[in-house]
Amino acid sequence: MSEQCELKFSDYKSDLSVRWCPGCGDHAILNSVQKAMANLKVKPHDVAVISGIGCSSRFPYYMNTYGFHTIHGRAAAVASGVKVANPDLHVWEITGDGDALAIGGNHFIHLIRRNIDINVILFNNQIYGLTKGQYSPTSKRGFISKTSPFGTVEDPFRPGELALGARGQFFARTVDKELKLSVEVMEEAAKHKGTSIVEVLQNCVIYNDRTHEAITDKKHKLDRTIILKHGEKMIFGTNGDKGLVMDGMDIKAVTIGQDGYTMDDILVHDAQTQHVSMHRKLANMDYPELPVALGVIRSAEGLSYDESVKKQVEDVQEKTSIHTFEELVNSGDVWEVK
Ligand SMILES: Cc1ncc(C[n+]2csc(CCOP(=O)(O)OP(=O)(O)O)c2C)c(N)n1
Ligand code: SF4
Repeated sequence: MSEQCELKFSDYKSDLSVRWCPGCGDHAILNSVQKAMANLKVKPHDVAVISGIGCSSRFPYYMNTYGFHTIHGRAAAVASGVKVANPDLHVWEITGDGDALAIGGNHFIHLIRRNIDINVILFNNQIYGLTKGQYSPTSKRGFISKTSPFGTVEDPFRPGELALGARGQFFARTVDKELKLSVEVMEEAAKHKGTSIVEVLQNCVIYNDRTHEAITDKKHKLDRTIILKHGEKMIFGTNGDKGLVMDGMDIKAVTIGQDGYTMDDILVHDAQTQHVSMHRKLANMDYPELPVALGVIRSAEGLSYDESVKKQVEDVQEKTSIHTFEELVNSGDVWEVK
């Protein structure tokens, strides 16, 4: 990490006026990222925020850091280059579900497979917001939109499943309006060495309002979501009396004190294990069968591409007899044309 100093939340804000619709979940996500950066005390000039195209991708304009609003679907490719060429820079990628998982799907999975040390914030509003309401790869089957007037006839990607299937070492999920949880998750993502994917369930008030409401509204969120914490029992519910247990190969939700289940039966979350099968089950949990998992689901160590490239370059430079351009062009097969 770079040299540390006292920094405030406002030090990360640019002086441009924020152009998202009033009530859009993007405002809260911006605040969470700025708060997390202030807590991490990373200097604004040591940060680069790279985005694709979409409402969410306007994000770099609002940050007082380096930034690049690139082209649709290519944020991961540009961010990869930025990080590998500048290993000491803290690189954040901002992307929407269309940007990352439709046009940018290929870059998304290869960024994760390579494990480049980039913090990806995936704004999942299950719609194309900027282009006014077409369905996206995360829209639910049957979703009616301008491009699916009779309902979609395809199943959506689950970003967690995709990230873990691409050998992801860090996956977390949060909700735009849950500021405290979002800040914690962003900080964990930033500290993790390698690609960190943070899926934020984001509300688009204009084209897909309340899409996450069944699990995020105040009345139901405690019963329909579970906040996972490494080393702690998987407990949830308004009264804190529900928990997760294994039932054969599957996860099951139970009430502690009923059907013979005690606190001892409740699973303990191990976010750091290399074994991915439990993380995949947790990432795939969905309401109404099971609570939707929030917090850090997986945070496992692994070799990062950028560190490996840096080391390889240093090793080669130490051993090579080629030190100048002249020596390079005269190395190998050289012919003199007379
Ligand atoms: C090559 C290319 N194809 C299509 C578009 C049009 N386009 C711009 S943003 C976008 C989708 C945005 O949706 P998402 O990534 O989910 O972001 P949101 O606006 O919802 O934040 C599309 C299809 C484009 N700009 N460039
Ligand atoms: S269209 Fe939707 S996603 Fe875009 S700024 Fe407005 S509310 Fe946010």
